[in-house]
Amino acid sequence: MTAKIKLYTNHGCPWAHRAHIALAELKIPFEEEIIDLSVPRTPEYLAINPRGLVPSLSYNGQIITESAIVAQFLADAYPSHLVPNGGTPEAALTRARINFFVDTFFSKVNSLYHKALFAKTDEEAEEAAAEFVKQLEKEVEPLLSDAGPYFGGSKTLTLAEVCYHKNKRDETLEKT
Ligand SMILES: N[C@@H](CCC(=O)N[C@@H](CS)C(=O)NCC(=O)O)C(=O)O
Repeated sequence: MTAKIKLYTNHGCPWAHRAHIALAELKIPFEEEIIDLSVPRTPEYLAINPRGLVPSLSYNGQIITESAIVAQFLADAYPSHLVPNGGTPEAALTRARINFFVDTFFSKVNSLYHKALFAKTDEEAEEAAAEFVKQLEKEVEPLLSDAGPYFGGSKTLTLAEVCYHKNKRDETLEKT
């Protein structure tokens, strides 16, 4: 039986794009509900996700929140080219490599990118940009030595791209 999937989302939210990309890549039919982030969340939505954030996924009525967890859940529930399913050391290693890459990008360099993007002066922007490039070279580049065209030399999109695609969290998003 086909699962009933509903994505609570906002198209301006880069975190929600992770769920959209995973669903599109896996060709999973789903219904969506747009959550207006410019107003307080409704009690109905807070009952679905008490944190009030998007994305949230309903899978046959089971709620899954946090974009990385939603993307991982979809990749696990629908075995595909995105990530090898568990059960072998090789698959576990690929998953560990992907998780480490995503963790590294978001814990080590992402905030520097935003610091540069939203700097108040040119000087601040240049300083943050230089630090961003330095950390990118140090932390991220070594993890991409075999990337081409996709993570780990994959010929197709992987869970790394699904989770990393995020490129711009601009302040206007809070208003969408
Ligand atoms: N860690 C969360 C972050 C999600 C997130 O911050 N979503 C924003 C929109 S991009 C949101 O729902 N903001 C509403 C709010 O903060 O009230 C995830 O990865 O799902």
